Amino acid sequence: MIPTLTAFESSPDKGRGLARDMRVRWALEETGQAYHVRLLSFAEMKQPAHLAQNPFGQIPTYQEGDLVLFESGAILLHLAERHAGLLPDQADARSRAIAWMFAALNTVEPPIVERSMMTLLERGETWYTQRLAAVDERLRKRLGELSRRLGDADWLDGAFSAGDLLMVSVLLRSKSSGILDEYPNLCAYLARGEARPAYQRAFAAQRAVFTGAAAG
Ligand code: GTB
Repeated sequence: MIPTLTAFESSPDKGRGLARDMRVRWALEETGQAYHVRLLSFAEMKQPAHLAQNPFGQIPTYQEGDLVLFESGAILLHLAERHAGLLPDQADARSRAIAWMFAALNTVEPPIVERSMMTLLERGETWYTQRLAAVDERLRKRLGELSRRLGDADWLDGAFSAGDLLMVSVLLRSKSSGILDEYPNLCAYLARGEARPAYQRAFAAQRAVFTGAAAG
């Protein structure tokens, strides 16, 4: 059964791979799974047919036979548990990799998204500069902590895992802030993730949607 993923028909990031379908595409590529993509307009995302799949009217969703999932983290965990390549076999190492998945989504992604939404929506506000400084400090704190833990390791806990896949995916969205450049080991970590053949295939597939080169 080939699963179907939903993605933006017209991504606001113009094919830079920052929307959350990219992390699912990457996981599917890492685990060697074929997949279909159903592209949705913003209007279609709010229609009953899609709301039945995702109550928040967002992408990505994932359908595999009768199973419908929303939330990119849940989709990643589903794929990582059912296919080899994204979670270690050893039980404790597996739990630690899952902890990194949660850390990426619950601890590192929030200040990155907060900054990104702020620069998008609040630029004209009188308090923008002052608030941005506070938001930047929160982001620096998190990135500093992550950078210290990663040290000179290639990946967060031994071999590449779904924890790294999600962490790299969330860090990518902070690239444009310039703040990530203050942490050379995180930049190298990101580059290692982006260099993976599975990442490259996923990136090319989502970019093809933007350039109009997508097949089918
Ligand atoms: N917690 C959910 C998950 O992890 O799946 C969040 C899903 C989510 O935020 N989806 C976004 C969405 O559908 C797309 S990815 N938004 C439409 C809506 O809520 O109505 C977020 C995103 C969008 C655009 C960029 N960008 O242009 O850089 C980056 C990330």
